[in-house]
Amino acid sequence: MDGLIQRASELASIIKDHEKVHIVTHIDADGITAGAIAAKTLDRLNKPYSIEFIKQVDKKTIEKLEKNNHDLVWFTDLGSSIADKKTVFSKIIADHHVCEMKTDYDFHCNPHLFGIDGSYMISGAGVTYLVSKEIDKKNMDLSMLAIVGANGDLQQRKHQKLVGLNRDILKDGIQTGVIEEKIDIQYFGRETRPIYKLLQYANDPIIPGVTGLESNAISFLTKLSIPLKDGKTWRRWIDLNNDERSIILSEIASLLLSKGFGHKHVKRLIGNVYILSKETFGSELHDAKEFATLLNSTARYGDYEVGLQVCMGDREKALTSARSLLKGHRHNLVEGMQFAKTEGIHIREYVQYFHAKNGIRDTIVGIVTNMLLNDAETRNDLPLIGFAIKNEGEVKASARTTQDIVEKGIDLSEIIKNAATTVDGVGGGHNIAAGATIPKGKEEAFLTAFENEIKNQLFS
Ligand SMILES: [Mn+2]
Repeated sequence: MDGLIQRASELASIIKDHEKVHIVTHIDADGITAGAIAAKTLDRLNKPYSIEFIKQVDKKTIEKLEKNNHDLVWFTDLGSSIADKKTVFSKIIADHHVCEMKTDYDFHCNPHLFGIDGSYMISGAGVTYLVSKEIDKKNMDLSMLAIVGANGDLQQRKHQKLVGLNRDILKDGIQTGVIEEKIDIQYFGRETRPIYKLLQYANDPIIPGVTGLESNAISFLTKLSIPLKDGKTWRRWIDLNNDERSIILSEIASLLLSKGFGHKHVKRLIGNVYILSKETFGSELHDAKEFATLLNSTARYGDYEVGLQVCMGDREKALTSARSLLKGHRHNLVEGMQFAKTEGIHIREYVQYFHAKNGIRDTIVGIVTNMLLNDAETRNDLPLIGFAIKNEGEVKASARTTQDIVEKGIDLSEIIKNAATTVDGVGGGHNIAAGATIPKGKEEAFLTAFENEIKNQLFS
């Protein structure tokens, strides 16, 4: 850990030595918060800067950066893949993605170089924050953005709380009064969703007989005599009193146990949540997870600038646009679900799938696939793949599975990587959620390869 901090301070002095900085960051919640931390830091140093958002560092990106004659390029939440590459511009890299390096460079800050797992111990925004803090301790208030970034990368899911360096960053946030940590329900939407919606969309763990069924979610609450509304407004989780909350939690726990879900599932109900103390109670910005989702919904539609401005402090125009993007995003998810259901799910021996063609954006087909897998009408004993057209020649394949299937020894990231390779595509991800880009027309071959890979994992 000391090595990583030392490295962060090396990056800090490189920044101080340059006149102008160009930030290049990743287009997701972690990348947006990382970019915002970098931008705020430079702002406070009175250094001119520019910023751009990219999906990945490819040849085109590098060519463009080389043409623009940048004084210094600061990569955040990506860049480790080109640490070894000679570039005409000077660069610093604050990344947390897995990397294998033969040479260690003083401009390359990545936890993996110091034996720290960047998949859950620190995010891209977290690494950027370490650099920012080394520049000036006054930047410790930016820790709240690093916590949002970590939540955006789902780093709290592994232990239902932030661990490792994320905890040190959290301590900075608590100390400066920008963050609070609380133990609460882990479902999404504590602050903004009507309670029945929070239950209807519950997916980790699912609530047997409730998840995916709006009317059952409502009757679940009425049977417990929990009022859905306060006057005309829907009550949210944060509006409930402690008794009501524990009644709901114990009812979910006993439902899980009675349906054969083990204690491991019950334990996932409760965990730590992160509150941004300076934001308005009951807003999307007050809960780190909801803040991250708001940012993701700007990025998925190419409006990451809006997300950036929200992180930079705009609570007017940018926040209004972000909210309407989130609303549009929710609408698209509902429509996407309906579309996929109408298209129909095809069942094979080891996998089920749907093909949305142009009906669902490739940037949200993964979420729709996940929602559909948790839908009461969908089988949950097979992984689900959702296909959507990405561009003229390529198709996006998003695969999702359940914790139960993972426990049988299924690792989707391996499966999808190998299956994609057999059809000249690329894939990867996590054991429970993974994705691939494959050439159009190769879907059938991909599905066959996917099933073969599952058989390999199950029977080897
Ligand atoms: Mn990240």
